[in-house]
Amino acid sequence: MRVEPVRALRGELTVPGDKSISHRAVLLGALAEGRTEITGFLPGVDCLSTIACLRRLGVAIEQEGSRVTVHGAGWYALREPEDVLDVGNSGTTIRLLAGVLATQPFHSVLVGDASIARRPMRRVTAPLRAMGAHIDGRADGEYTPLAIRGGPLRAIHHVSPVASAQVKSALLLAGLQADGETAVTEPQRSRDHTERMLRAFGAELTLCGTTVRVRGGQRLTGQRVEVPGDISSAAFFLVAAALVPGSDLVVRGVGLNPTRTGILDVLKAMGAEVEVEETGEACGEPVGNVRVRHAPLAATAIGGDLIPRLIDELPVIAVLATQAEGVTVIRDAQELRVKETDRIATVVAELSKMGARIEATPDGMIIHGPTPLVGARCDSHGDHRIGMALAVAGLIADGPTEIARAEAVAVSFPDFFDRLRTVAK
Ligand code: SPQ
Repeated sequence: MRVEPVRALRGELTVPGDKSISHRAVLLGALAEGRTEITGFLPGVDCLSTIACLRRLGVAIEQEGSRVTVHGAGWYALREPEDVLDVGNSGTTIRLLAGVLATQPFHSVLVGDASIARRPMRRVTAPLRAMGAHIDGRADGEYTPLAIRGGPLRAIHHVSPVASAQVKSALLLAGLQADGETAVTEPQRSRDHTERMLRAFGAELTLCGTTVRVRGGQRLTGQRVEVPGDISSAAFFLVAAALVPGSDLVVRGVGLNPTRTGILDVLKAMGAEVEVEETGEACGEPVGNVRVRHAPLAATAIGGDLIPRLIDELPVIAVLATQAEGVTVIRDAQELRVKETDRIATVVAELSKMGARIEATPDGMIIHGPTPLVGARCDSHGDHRIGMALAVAGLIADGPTEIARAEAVAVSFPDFFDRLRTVAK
């Protein structure tokens, strides 16, 4: 993909449905009793992997673009799959499904692509084993393929060393069928879409500080789910508008869950003009419009509790920081090293090719700005968020930027480049 510099980004747009919420909507729909009707579903490759795995487990699902109907027949209507369950590139699919399969009295095998094969799984397999599930995988349950034989589980209180919504969600799902009350404590709060959606499907959960508790033996009932736009997808446009002089852009209908809006805090802290209008709620999730206008940018410090609220936005925040006056320091973000790629290494390598003054640290990045960027031959490394972050960098570079393996954007944002063309002036 070739990206040329633009004069400004102006107008309005919507972005596809939230990836995290789309996964959870089909998954809970599959486990619930009755029909679940989903609108605004993200037909990205990752969420289609979740649908494919659920179909293999015997769930009837109709999908046409962003409309999905799931015919849930209850938690124990899943049946032993005849072949392996392939999660493709999706960490959310494998970790949440591991939690569900731990409750099922049959054998299943989870596999994924080369990136999934490198991502850590013991963070879910160890506590699920402690609950009584039989799980094996390479390096003692750390890597795929994961072979799972589930069954009756006992509740545990798991204190997670990482703030991870995938770990928390896997254990809450398993806990829904365990004997007793399962509790998960995190060092900081991670995104809470699972908790919000479980409540919408009729389950009871309690939250105290960073501990969530769920009682076993609860049933879910099919619902109507309206998925809001994905703020992580909107982030590429919001950052682009903040970067390109003369820009004035509105993203409509985007999810504003406070566990996801760290990007808005960073844009404001760096000096961009940001207006947020909350317009309503869908399935327990706040929704609204966000307007961003370009303004001179200043460096900021990013770390601590803010990190889980913007973890997936850090690649594009690094691009933003290249144009901010001063030194931006990102720390406490070591989780970036175990995403689709090592996002600290890939961001530093690719932005350096464009002339950025950026260095890697064990848990983040240090970025000096403002530094003019130059068009270069870059590579997404097969990571959707790296591909889109590089496209945003290309909008402000001198000369064209070529992005190899740009098709990776389809994991979370299939028509990213088309939508970019509609607002680029
Ligand atoms: O699903 P996957 O591959 O893990 O996707 C990513 C992404 O950039 O889209 C991370 F690589 O998002 C995760 C996110 O980082 C999605 C997610 C969720 O839906 O629960 C939670 C976060 O991961 P984690 O490891 O902190 O739980």
